[in-house]
Amino acid sequence: MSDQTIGLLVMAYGTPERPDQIEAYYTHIRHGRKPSEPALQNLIARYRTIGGVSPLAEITRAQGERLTEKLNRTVTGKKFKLYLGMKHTAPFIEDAVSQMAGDGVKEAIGLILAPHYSDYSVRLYMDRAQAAAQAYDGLKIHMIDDWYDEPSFIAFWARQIRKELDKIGDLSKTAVIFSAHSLPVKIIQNGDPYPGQVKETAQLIADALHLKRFAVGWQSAGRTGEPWIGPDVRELTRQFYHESGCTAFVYCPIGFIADHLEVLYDNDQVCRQLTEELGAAYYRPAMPNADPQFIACLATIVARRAVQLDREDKAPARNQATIHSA
Ligand code: FEC
Repeated sequence: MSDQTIGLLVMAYGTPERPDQIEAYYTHIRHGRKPSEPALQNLIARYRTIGGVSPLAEITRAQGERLTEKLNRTVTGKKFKLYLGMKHTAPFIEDAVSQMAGDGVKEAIGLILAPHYSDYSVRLYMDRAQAAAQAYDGLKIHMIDDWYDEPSFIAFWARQIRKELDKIGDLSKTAVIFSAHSLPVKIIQNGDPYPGQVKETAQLIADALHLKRFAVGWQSAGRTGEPWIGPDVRELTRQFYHESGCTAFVYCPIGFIADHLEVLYDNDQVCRQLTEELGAAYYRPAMPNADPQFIACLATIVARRAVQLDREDKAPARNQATIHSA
């Protein structure tokens, strides 16, 4: 019995792999507009603080590879072939799609390494992949829109946070701050599901841990003239400190799944510094990265989509995906 090959298009934000690539990266994020010299120097300085470049590229590769291995161990009837496509650096999403087409892949599952859907972020990944696929006759990409409430994702974060809470012991003066990347306020006015999905992830984790004092905040807002979603995590920290006398803070950047600039700088530098100024303690659970339990969670999500596709296609039984635990 020969397995049917299916493309696994794993899409992620991307990061410069060397300091001399930071300007091009920043320009890409700004839709082709070069940043001002002070803004560029500010970004280079932030990368320098976390070691010159971000570990994100390596982590994304590890996540993609381990996910593919896990799928190929646990799903029978299909052979997954990995294609990594980045939003802002090479290999770009379009490069990955063109590679798939060149390899003769006819069907693929698209997974974005960000749990919450927004028209302003995740949709852009999807649109670029689908636009690229249109150039190739017969290449179909089936997208996974979001996975913010996946039970094993919730369980993963609950476990990670529990480890931090256990270090603190007495939780009477502890606040847990969940966060995701802020976005311009105008997206909420347009009914974007992103803020609601982030809040739901936080609530599900809080319920699993029976948390008493927690809040959802936003981080890493852009320095543009327009308003971004708040409250910012720093504002929440001050509020918990002044209004509830909190002296321990657990920051949980649930909108991200890897150690990268926004976590290693915006949380581990900026939030930590604030807690130190307040005389409070800083905690931040380890990120999902390529943790086997997180990879298993992603595998469940992809495998479920593969099984769904078979049902939609009513494919012949010999090619149907079956999930085994391993
Ligand atoms: O290199 C690294 O380690 C950091 C990678 C990185 C990730 C990331 C994730 C998200 N962003 C989101 C939204 C925006 C919006 C803007 C924006 C700007 C930046 C800049 C850098 C950057 N982002 Fe990012 N983001 C990462 C890095 N981001 C660098 C440049 C500005 C600065 O920091 O000074 C504003 C520009 C625009 O309008 O497009 C908006 C969202 C996510 C989480 C979802 C995802 O991963 O796609 C949302 C990782």
